[in-house]
Amino acid sequence: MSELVIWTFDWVPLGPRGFVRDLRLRWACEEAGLAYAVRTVPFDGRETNHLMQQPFGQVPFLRDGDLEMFESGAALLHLARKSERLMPRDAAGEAATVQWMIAALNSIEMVSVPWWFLEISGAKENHLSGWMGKRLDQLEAVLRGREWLAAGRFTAADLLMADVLRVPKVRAFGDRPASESYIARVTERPAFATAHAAQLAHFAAADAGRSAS
Ligand SMILES: N[C@@H](CCC(=O)N[C@@H](CS)C(=O)NCC(=O)O)C(=O)O
Repeated sequence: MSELVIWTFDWVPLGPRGFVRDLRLRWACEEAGLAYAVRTVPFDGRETNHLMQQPFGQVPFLRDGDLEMFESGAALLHLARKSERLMPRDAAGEAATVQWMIAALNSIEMVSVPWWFLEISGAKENHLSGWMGKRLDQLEAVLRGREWLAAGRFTAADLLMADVLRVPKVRAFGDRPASESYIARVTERPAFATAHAAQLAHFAAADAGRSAS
């Protein structure tokens, strides 16, 4: 039996399918060849039903034997420590990987998520668009000069950055060819396809259960 358990919701509406953050952990395990199981908490009542595991009522969270952790970035870092395929073992390669993982979360996603919420809120003007455009332009300048963010090869930093950037509205916001080919390069990886298909299949199977009940 697998020691690694990735927790996600039992079901989500169509909109977020393919983007629920358990995908980051599935994808990392697929890249690293780590065996894992997927278990669920109910989507309905999520605000209160699993606060012991995730204090914000969200997913994913990860169990590795006796160890439990929430936050996709922290769980991804934990997985990256298990496999050289996700994070180099030399100090410089590890530092660069961690640095870009935090940048994906704290410099890009911390802008892109609120920007996205304002976009879909129907507000006349999105006051975060200037900030969002600036961050994406700065990243575009980085990606013009390199294929991968850290260590000259694919790492968990690319997995996380590409997952943040591949959100359709983010991807369509402006014309940034280096970023676009980076997202395509990273998400063309077979491990992404496997993880993505597995998440879609997981939620599709849950539809059948819901309509039967
Ligand atoms: N910072 C958290 C964010 C987790 C998050 O936003 N999870 C979403 C699914 S991708 C969720 O559980 N949404 C349900 C909710 O917030 O009620 C992480 O990276 O793990």
